[in-house]
Amino acid sequence: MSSPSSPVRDALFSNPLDKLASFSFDEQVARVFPDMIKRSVPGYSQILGMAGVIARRYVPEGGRIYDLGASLGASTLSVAQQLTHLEQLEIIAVDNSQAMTERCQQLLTETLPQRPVETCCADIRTLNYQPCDLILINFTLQFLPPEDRQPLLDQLFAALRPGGALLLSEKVHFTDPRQSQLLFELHHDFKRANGYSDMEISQKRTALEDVLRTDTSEQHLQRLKEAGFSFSSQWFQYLNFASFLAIKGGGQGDDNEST
Ligand code: GEK
Repeated sequence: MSSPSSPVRDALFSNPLDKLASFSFDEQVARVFPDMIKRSVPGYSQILGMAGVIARRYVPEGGRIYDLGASLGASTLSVAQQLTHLEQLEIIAVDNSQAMTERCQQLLTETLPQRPVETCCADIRTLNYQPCDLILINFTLQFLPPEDRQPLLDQLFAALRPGGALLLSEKVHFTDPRQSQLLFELHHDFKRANGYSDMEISQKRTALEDVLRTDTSEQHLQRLKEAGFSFSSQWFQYLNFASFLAIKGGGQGDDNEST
């Protein structure tokens, strides 16, 4: 097996496949994942970079952080690198794919020997959440059945300490069909520019069809509000990918403003 940190090019959909199975986060995907996500998700590296910056603002000494749908721990890594000044810190990286969790553990041990991270192979809908200061849920909610999204956000809100933050990133669609179509097409152009062929793009789209279901930004903001967040804001958009920051009121300097 290659080292989890050596880059492997994603060519999973480069040959015509007779029968397209639904996309799953198995060993094959875990092996090429860093290359796949970098070439497929516009703004991925900017969001990861900001995850670390956001963590510096919301995580105190002795704080606890969850990274939900952690895959290979890229968000965890960004956060840990920004919090080296904190001696006591608990980071829990959760994913329900065994292939991802095993690789994640190996990778984090290799790259972050000084900061142990707990990796946990579990479904984020059934985890027993402990009080925490920051929750990262980057490109994961979109894989849950839509009816499970609000109950999960309610749970996450309950687990956050007052003043804690939730960073949610997602692929989105738009209420205006022309905007949806244009940004959808530009996203395909983005993938083509990153070396994916039309066949790869179309086969992956088919494999993801029933697995990844998007919401609009308005739906996300409404859910965050319903969960109880006193403030939430879409701080980032790159084509049809967006990121939201939601704060649980009651922390220092909180003015209970809502958007
Ligand atoms: C990153 N956040 O690199 N419970 C736990 N994990 C789940 C569940 C679930 N119910 N459903 C899906 N996953 C990462 C990228 S990838 C995004 C996240 C993408 C996991 C799934 O196994 C996969 O590893 C991850 O969510 C989504 O910052 O591939 O587009």
